[in-house]
Amino acid sequence: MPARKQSSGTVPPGPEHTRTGLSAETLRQAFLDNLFYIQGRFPEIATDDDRYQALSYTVRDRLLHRWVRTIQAYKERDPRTVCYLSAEYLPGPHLANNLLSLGIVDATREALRGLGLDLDAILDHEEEPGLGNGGLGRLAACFMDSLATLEIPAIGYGIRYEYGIFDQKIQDGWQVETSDTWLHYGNPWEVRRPGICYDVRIGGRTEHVTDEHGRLRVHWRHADLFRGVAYDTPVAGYGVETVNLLRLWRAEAAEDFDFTVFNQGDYVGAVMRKVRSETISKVLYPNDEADSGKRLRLLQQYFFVSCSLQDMLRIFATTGRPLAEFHAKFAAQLNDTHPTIAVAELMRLLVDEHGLDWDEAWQATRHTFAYTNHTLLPEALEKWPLPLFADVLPRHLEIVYEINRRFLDDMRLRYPDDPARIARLSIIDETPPKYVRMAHLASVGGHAINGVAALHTRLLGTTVLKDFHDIWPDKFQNKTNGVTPRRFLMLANPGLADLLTEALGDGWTRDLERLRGLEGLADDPAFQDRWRQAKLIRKAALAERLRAGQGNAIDPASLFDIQAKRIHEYKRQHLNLLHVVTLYNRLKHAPDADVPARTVLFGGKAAPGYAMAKLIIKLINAVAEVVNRDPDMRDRLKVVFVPDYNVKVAQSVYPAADLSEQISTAGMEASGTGNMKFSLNGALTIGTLDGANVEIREAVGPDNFFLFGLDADEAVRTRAAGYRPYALYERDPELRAAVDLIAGGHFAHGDAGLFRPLVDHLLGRDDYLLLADYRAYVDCQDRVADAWRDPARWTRMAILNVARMGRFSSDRAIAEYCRDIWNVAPARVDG
Ligand code: T68
Repeated sequence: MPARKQSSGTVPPGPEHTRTGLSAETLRQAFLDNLFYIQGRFPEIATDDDRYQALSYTVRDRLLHRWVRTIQAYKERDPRTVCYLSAEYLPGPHLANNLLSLGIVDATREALRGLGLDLDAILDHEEEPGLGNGGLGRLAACFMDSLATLEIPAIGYGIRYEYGIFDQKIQDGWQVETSDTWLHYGNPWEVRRPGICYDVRIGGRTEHVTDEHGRLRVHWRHADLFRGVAYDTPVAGYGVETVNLLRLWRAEAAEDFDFTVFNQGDYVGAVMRKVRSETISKVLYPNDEADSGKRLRLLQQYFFVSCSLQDMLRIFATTGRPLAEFHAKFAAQLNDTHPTIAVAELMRLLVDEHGLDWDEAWQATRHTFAYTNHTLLPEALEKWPLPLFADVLPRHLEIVYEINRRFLDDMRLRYPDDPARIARLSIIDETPPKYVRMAHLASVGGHAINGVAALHTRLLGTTVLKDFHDIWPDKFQNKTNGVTPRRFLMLANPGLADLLTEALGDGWTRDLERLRGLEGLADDPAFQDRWRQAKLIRKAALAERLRAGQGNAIDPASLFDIQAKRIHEYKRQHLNLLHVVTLYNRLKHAPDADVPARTVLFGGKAAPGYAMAKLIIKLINAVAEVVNRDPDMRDRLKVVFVPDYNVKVAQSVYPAADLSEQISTAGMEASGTGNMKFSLNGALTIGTLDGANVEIREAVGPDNFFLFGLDADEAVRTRAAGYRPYALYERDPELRAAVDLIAGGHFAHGDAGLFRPLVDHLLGRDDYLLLADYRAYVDCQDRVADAWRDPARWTRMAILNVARMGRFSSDRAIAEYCRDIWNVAPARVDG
C-alpha cells in the first residue's frame, strides 16, 4: 500500500496503522473491544442489539478519520458549500451502507464469521431513522449520498425528530398507527454537539428605535426562547475519502430563560417549560393533512431554519470574509417550501443582527437560495394564516411585507393596468383571514426555481407558478430526480450487482451510464438465464420474508406485480384493485382459463387523517382475504399487502418486482422515484405519462414500457368537458361487474356500506379519472400477461430497462444542480 499523504500533523494516523484498520482481523478485535467497553458484554451474553451497537461503533470509528480529514480539507480550501435545507430525511439503515462506502463488507463478514456470527442477522436488527414521509425525504437522502460520492462540500440541515413516521400495523385489514421508537436503543451514528447550539426566539412584538448614529433599528422583544442543539451524522461518499455532514437540530430549553423562572422559586414551572421546549422536535408531521394552521409545524420550520442559518453564519465568520459575500460561500437549497421562512430569517439576521443595509442583504439572500417544488396539488401548497404567522414571527412578517412591497412596486411598473395579476403574484393572499404564500416567498427570495421532472417543470410554469414564469422565465429549470445506485442496486440487489460487474466491470457504481454496455447482452440466452436466476433469488427472498412475517404463501414463479408508495387517491392504488377484481371475475366465470399466475403486492402508509386512503388499505386487504382463499383462483391470483413499508422493506421489494405499477393520474405525480428504483432492478413498468415516467419511457424505449391512459392535457380536457364517470360505468360490463362486486359487499362479508364512500366517489366525481383510464389499463395489463408468457422477450425488455436507466442516477441529478444552480465544484479529500 502506498504511504498515505497527510495534510497536517493534527490528523489521526491513517487506518493502516491503527486500531481502526480495515482488515478482518482488526475489525474482529475492534468489534470485541466495543462489545466489552461500550456495551459491557462478553460475546456469550451479548444480545442482538449489543452486537448491532458494537459493530456500528466499529464502523463509525473508521468513518471518523475521513470525517475529520474532510472537515480539515474544507477548512483549508474554503470552497463554496451546498446547504441542503430539508424538513425530512429518509436515509434508511446506516450500517450496511457505511460498510459499502468503506469497502469493508467482505472483511466484516469474515470477521464476524470467525466469531460464529452472521452479518445479515446483525444488519437486520437496525431500526431505521424514519425522519420523512416518502419521496421528498428519500430524495434528500439520495442527494446526500451523491453529494458525498461526487466529493461536493455539503451539509444537510434538518430536524432530529424523536418520533419519525409512525409504524404501520394491519389489524382486521385496517391500518393502525403505532409510535416510532427509533431512538429507543440509542443511535450509534450520531454525535451530539452540545457546543454547537443556537437560541431561537419566537412571539412577542417589535420595537422600531433610532440608535445613537441616527439609524433605524428594530428590536424584537420576543416572548419565548428555545435552543437548538446539533446532532451530526456522517455521510460517507462511496469509494472516496469524503465524509460529509448531516446536521439535525434537537430542540431543548434555553437554560438562561429557565434560570429566571427558577429564581422566582418556580422549579416545577421551569422543568415544565423545558418539556414544552422539547416538543418542537418531538414528532414528524405526516403529510397530506391540512397543515395550515398548525402552529407547531410553523415552529418546527422556523426552528430548524434559524439554527441552520446561524450555523452557516458561524462557519462563515471563520473565513474572515465580509458578510455581503455570504452567498459566495453558501448555496442553500429549499427542499420544497417547508424551509422557506429562511428567506425572511436570513434577511433578519443580516439586517437586524449584523447591520447590513437592506439592499446588500437582499442581494446576498437572493443569491444564496434556490427553491425546489415537489407538488402541483393545490392542497399541498403551503400557506400560513396571517394571524398565526404574526403571532409566532412578528418580525418576519414585517420583513415579508417589505419584501412584498418592493416586489409588487416593481411589478406595478411592469403591469400598470393589471391589478388582478398583482394580487395573484403577491406573497400575501388577501382572502380573509389572509395568508402568507410560501411558494411565492421562495420564488421571489431565490435565484432559481426547479421542478423534479420535465413534465412537472412544464406544468409548474404553466399552472401554479405561471405568473412567476411570465416575469422570470430564465429562473425556471428542470432537474429530473434520480436515485442512488449504491443503496438501491448494490445493497438491495447484490446478486444483480455482481452480474452487472461481471459483465461490465465495476465502473457503473459511480458512472451509471455505463450500464448501457448491457444492451449487447439483452438477447444472449446464457446471460438471460443468469438474469432470471438473479431475479428469482430476490423473489424467493421476499416470499420467505412475507411467509415468516405474516404467513403469506406466495409463489416466486408467479408474476410479481407491485405497487409500493404512499397511499393516495391520485396514485390510484384502487385502479390497480379494479384490475385485480376484474381478473378475479374472469377466473370465476372461466375457472379453466389459461392465465399466467400473478401475485399483486401493495405496500405503503396512509396519512393518519386521510380516511379515503385508509379505506383503500382496508379494501386491498378485504380483496386479498377473499381472493387468496378462493379455490377457483388455484394460485393464479394472489393479493398481498406488505405492512410497514419503509426504506428497509423497500430494499427487499424493488429487486423482487417483475412489474412496477406507476399509474397516477397524468399531471399529478411530480416525478416519482420508486418508478426509477423498480426499473433499475429490472422490473418493467406499467404506467401513465406522468412525472418521470415520461422520461423513463423515452430512455428505455416505448417498446419496453407498458403505457396506457390519458396524458396530462387530455386529463384536463376530460374534466373541462363535463366528465361523467357513471356513463363509463354503464357502458363497460367488466368495469360495472368489478364496481358492483365491491359496492355489493362481496369483499365485506355482505356489508354493502363499508366501501360505499369509495364507490360513490368513483361513480359521482371520480376526481382522479379512474373510470376514464380503466379500460386502457385493463387492456394494457392483458398485454403485460402476453409478454410474460414469453420469458425470452420479457427478459430482453428487463435487461434493456436496466441498460438504459443510467440517467436516473442521483449522481446525474446532483451534477446538474451543481452546474446549473449551485455553481459548486468538487473538493477532493486526500486519503
Ligand atoms: C414527492 N413529494 C412527490 N412530499 O410526490 C414525488 N409533502 O412525485 C416526487 O418524486 C418526490 O416528492 C421527490 O421529488 C413528497 O414526498 C412529501 O413527502 C411531503 C411532506 C410534507 C409535506 C408535504
